[in-house]
Amino acid sequence: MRIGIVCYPTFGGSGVLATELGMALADKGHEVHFITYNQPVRLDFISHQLHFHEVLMEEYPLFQYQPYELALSSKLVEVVRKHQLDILHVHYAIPHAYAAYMAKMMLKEKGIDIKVVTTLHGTDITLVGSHPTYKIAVEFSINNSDVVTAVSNSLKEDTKRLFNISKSIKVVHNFIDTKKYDKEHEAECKRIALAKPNERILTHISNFRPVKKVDDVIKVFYEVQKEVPSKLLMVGDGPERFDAEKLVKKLKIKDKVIFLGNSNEVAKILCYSDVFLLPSVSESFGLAALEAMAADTPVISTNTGGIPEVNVHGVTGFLSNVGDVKEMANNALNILESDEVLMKFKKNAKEHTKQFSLSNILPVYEEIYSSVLEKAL
Ligand code: GMT
Repeated sequence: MRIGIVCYPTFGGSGVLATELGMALADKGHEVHFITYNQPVRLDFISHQLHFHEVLMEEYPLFQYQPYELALSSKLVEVVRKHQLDILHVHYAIPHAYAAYMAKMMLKEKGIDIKVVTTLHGTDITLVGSHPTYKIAVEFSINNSDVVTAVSNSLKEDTKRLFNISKSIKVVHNFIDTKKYDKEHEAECKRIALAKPNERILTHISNFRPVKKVDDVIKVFYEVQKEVPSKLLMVGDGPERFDAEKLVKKLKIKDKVIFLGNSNEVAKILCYSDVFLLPSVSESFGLAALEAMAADTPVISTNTGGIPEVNVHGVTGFLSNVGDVKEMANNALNILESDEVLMKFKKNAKEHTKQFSLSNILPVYEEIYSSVLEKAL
């Protein structure tokens, strides 16, 4: 099949997932075209099966806001026609589903019936999409996609609760290429560079948006390091980083917290980790938690949104109410205080990720594409 993928090219989970999906589809022989404003950060090769088309924006002094949807929908029309694409798979409803609908209408005029698959990822529904500023257009674009998928049951229910949805929504969970996290990386895992042999390592990876509660990450760690010698790795960057660094200074734990910034070496970083912290206020799935678990790292998280669909309380980690720093710290200590308990949780975490493996989920997307194309014949 010839598939166009539209996503945010940044470190956010939806962009990461879309990129991993595109690369896996190309590996299976499909022709994949990424159409975005930058090369996606996780797109690490360009082959004859894998293409990148940049959406260029024209600066004009009249515009306070550049009309990105217009540029994107024009580019979609151009790429679909030039490369005879069968499907557009758009990740994150805003504004991608809307731009895809516009492209679909423009192509219809030229006698081309392009199919649009929209994948809802989370904040496009829960935080931004349902805001009155966007709601009407988001609802319209969801209802006018040929197929709609959501990354968790929880997100599907949120979408139905927040919008008037006439379309059926298929749940396709986030996936992981488990091979990337296998033990072969262990030789490269120079843990000693970051922590002493008796220290545990806790990790947080995110885009440091308010929804991630990085202040709670630090507060949980603060409690943990009082009881167990440990280090905290903070991976990523975003609006809350400055305040996070200030809090670390205030709590006098600067020598124990390492801010690494954005990284593409997530698998390598996770190989150092004993516990992953995800205290988010809202999380449709928690791809970062799944990546951690694939790297044998149990997860201390909140119980919000779709997290319980990936992190199993008492098995792969623990779940607490949003903001319950004390309980999250106690749960982390419960795992970290004993080598035996830690090993058990690490094993469980890894084992649990098998159901979210690329080999299980990729055929689901392929089946969605085939069935929507069959219907068109
Ligand atoms: O969580 C983020 O900050 C990034 C965000 C995105 O849309 O790029 O991630 C969302 O999509 C991921 C992939 O489907 C999910 O695993 C994340 O849970 C979801 N984030 C939220 O719902 C906050």
